[in-house]
Amino acid sequence: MSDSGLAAPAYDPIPLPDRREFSDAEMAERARAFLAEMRTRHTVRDFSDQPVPRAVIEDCLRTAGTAPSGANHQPWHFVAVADPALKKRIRAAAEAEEKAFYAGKAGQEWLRDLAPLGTDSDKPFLETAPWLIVVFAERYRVDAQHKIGKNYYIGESVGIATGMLITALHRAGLATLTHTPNPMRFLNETCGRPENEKPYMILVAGHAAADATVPRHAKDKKPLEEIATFL
Ligand code: IYR
Repeated sequence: MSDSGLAAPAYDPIPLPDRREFSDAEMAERARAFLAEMRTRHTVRDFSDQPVPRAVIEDCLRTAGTAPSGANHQPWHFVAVADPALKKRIRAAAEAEEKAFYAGKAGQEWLRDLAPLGTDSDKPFLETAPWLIVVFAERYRVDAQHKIGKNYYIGESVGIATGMLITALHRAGLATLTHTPNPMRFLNETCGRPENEKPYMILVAGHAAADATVPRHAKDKKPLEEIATFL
């Protein structure tokens, strides 16, 4: 038993499962192919209301659940919302926050930095898109007996899982938008999540509308020389 009263499983090494060995040429080819695949991902703000099967979302969430995390505590919870009434409530609450944000709460510099993205407080996609995946970060653990345990590197862990979720959704053929209403505490109430979980972001997922556009600015990705150093 640890301080928290949660029992820790014993160390039990097993042979590496799923070992994969590729030649250098195969690796180069796979890396190139995946780069090409990921270069076709664009953050979308215009969604169609075309439904997306729940099974697709479930498998993408299973992929997110394979992410590494501090002490393997998996400090995340995903609430997948398809219910129109709930989406409407989330939209209303998010737009109320965004109105204050764009009316000045954000500050001049932030609003100037957002100008090339063309965003505003109007968030119709929160109702149009078939799925809103609300990502929660588990700040600390509560077990059935209400004992409390620590989590580690929570932001890093949930960020990695969310990145893998975005990648899985893209790979399945879906468009996504990372949406972060500020503040977003209202999501605990709307999604029925406990106090020890903190809303992390909303991932909007669905098909892009036929007339969807993206800001030209978003295509401007830094070249490798700017984002990486080899020593
Ligand atoms: N949450 C707001 C503002 C916003 C902030 C950043 I940083 C962005 O990259 C995009 C938007 C909104 O969703 O409009």
